[in-house]
Order: sequence, then C-alpha cells, then structure tokens
Amino acid sequence: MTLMPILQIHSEDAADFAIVCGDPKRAELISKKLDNARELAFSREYRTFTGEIDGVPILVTSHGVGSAGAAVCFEELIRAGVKTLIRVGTAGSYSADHPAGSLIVSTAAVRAEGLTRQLVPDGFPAVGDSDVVSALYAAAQESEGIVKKGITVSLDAFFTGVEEIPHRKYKQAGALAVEMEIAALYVVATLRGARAGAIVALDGYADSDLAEVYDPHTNVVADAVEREIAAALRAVVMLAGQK
Ligand code: R1X
Repeated sequence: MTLMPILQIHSEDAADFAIVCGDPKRAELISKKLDNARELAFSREYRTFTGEIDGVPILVTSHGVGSAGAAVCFEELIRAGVKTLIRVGTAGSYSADHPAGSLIVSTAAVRAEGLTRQLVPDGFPAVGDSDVVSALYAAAQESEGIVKKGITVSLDAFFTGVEEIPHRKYKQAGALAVEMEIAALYVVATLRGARAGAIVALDGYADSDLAEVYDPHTNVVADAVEREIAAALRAVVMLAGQK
C-alpha cells in the first residue's frame, strides 16, 4: 500500500477508471451519482471520492485549474493504479455553431501551455485514446443538444496579458474550443501508459468576435455539465464492458 503524497489517497483504494474534473464541488456532484460513494481525501484542490457505476469501481478526483497542478493529479492517479482517465470539464467555444451548453469531445489538444514542454519534445502530440474518445462520443450523442468531437486548445493563461493568443488561427485551423488541462492529461497518460479522453461543456465564447461577459454559472451550463457527467459515466460502463 502506497500513499500518494499530494492526493493523499492510497494505492489500495485505486480503481481502473477515474473521472477527473477541475472543481472539487463538481467532484462531489459526480460522486452523488455513484453507488457506495465515499470521500477518500481532500488535499489542497484535490478531492477524491470512490464509488461504483453499474458495478464498475471508479474514482472521481478534482484537479484544480491549470496544467501544472492538474498533471500532479493525473500522475498520482496513474501511480496509484488508475488505467483510464476521463476529464469532465468546461471550455470556451470558437464557433457560433456551438454556443454555451454544447458538448465537445476532445480528440486531441493543441499544446499551448508550458507544462508539457517540460515533459516531451516539440511536436509530440497530445492525443486522446481512440477507444475512450469513441465511447465518450457515443455516450454523449445519446443526450440532448449539440455534441461535436474534434481538436481543443489547452492554454495556461486564463486572463490575457500583453501577449496576443492566436485564437483566430486556432479557430481557422479547425480547433473547436479552448480550455486549460486536456493537453497535460493526454501527454501524461501517453507517457505513463494509461489511456485518457475528455469531454467539455461549453460555457461561453473564446473568440473575440463572439465573446460576451464570462458567466459559467448559468442554468444552460449546469444542464450541459449534467449531460457530460452522464455521458462520462456511460462511457466508463461501456469501456469496462469491452475488456
Ligand atoms: O479548463 C479551464 C479551467 O480549468 C476551463 O475552466 C477553468 C477555468 O474556469
């Protein structure tokens, strides 16, 4: 039995599957949908629950905001024994075709953050596992509303400084949305031999032509978060059945 020093969970409590999300409150929300749910630890921004979905053991852990802190969570979950990680998050949209409330399944992420540069060379892809991405997309399509899959962008900066972030180019090149942690998740999972996927609920526009006042605390976003949680849990059951 090994204690993970930062998450403060023991390896004996690990499951094959983990759902990860930024917000500790969202981790609790997800845990309420599990059978036999129990809180394992709440250390810094990392809150971990254990439970079961349709008999499949699963962990739920919050990873906070930003790649560097989130990568600590992903690394320790994998060290503890987790084999499949699914991020359930929020992101800004690049397209009026995908307004707030839409769901995006990330096939791969642009590494527009600093953390993964310290882990892998330039050009190394941040790509989701095809089985996990397919299960997430199939599960999400069972829900109401707009569901797309494609490339997302991971940034470090949430608020802008004096440097321009090339949102327009990312959008022109085909990216669908921007958030902060998927690149780290995909690179860490690949590096450590785990598999990962991610689904995000759009909570506004990142494109400056479309941007409004940022307010992720709307009923539209809350409904989309509920749908993506349901999709992630269905995907876990589907993936567990494929073994
Ligand atoms: O990934 C982004 C970050 O974790 C999206 O939402 C958070 C900031 O509110």
